[in-house]
Amino acid sequence: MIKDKQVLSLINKERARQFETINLIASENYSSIDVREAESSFFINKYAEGYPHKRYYSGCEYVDDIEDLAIERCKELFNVKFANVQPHSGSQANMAVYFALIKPKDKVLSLGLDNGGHLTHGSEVNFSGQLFNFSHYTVNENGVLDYEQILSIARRVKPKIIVAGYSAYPRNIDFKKFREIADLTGAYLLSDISHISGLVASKLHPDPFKYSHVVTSTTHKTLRGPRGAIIMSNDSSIFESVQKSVFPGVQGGPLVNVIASKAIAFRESNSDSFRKYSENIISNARYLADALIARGFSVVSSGTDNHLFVLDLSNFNITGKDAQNLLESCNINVSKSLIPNDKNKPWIASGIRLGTPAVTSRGLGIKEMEIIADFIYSIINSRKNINTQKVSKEVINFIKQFPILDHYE
Ligand code: DSN
Repeated sequence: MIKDKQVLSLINKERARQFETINLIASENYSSIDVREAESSFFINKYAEGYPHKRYYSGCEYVDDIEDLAIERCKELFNVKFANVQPHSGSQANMAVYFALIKPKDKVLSLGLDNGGHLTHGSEVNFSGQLFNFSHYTVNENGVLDYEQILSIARRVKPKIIVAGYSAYPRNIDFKKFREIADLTGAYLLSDISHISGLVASKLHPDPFKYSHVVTSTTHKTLRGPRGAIIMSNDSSIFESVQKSVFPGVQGGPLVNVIASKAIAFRESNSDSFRKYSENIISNARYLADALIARGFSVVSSGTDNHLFVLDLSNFNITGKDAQNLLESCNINVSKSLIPNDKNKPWIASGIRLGTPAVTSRGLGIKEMEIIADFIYSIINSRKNINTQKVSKEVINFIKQFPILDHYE
């Protein structure tokens, strides 16, 4: 038990907040107690710069074993030849890949933040956009990727890397087409599967590994592991550059305690029950999107193939920021999100992104998606007269029926 009362009190408040909130943040999840406990194990004390069996520190025999185990489990889960389990975050994984494959000022082609891409896919306020010369493809008027457009921009720009994989894209990604475009234009294909890696591991999303030169992912979203990231490839020489780029290029000592948690998560997600969980994430997302459409909301791309979707709030005359704050005041967490061709800036935005990984971990199913759709509709629609305290209580009574589990069977 933690003795620092101030810190303990905040930890307990956060625990209660999580229990009492409907969490529709597409990038969050509830990891198992094993994943959490490994993070607070004695591995937390150990420095281990380098890689297994080639360290700059002594005392690394068990660190080597745990990193070897995590690498083997990661390779088996994704059926890939090489894996680096050291990146502290998705941003550092992407940074390591850029530094491995290209030089500052080189050209990269990606989907922009405003269309569903990530900060590290070339945003001007991020290292990626400041160091490299990014061009962006866009989604079309239906909110879906247009591969003809991507090919035509790639032919014109001649990027060294094309980035596929997004933070707010609800449709399957055709990695085969991306690779054809990369081959036709002489680019590397980097697939950032941070959001969808749990679905990829469950074979519920087309496989990126066959077609990508290199794949990055976080480990805490649909994969339900600890916060952190991985880099994978089937190409030995690309992987060798990636290894050097992660350490000593971008990071120092790996977080060995997090690597131990990753090893646990890779095993947990390599199971029939995890595959069933992933199926439920997708059916819940589809059902919730349809239920909101039936209540008059507009959904970008009219639905979803994966764990998330974006509501375009224009016809409800409320911004993404105001909707996020309003829902938060009623114990529902969502993320404000830009919609294609948004007239608002990212801080305001005209949409909200909703995802089902966390609520599905709590055992909610399609019946409960109907109830959540009712909550969202009535909160947004009757916002002028709403009693947020009363609605909060209703939300808490509803969500507390579904405990946050310590183990997943
Ligand atoms: N911030 C994450 C998300 O919410 O999608 C991506 O890093």
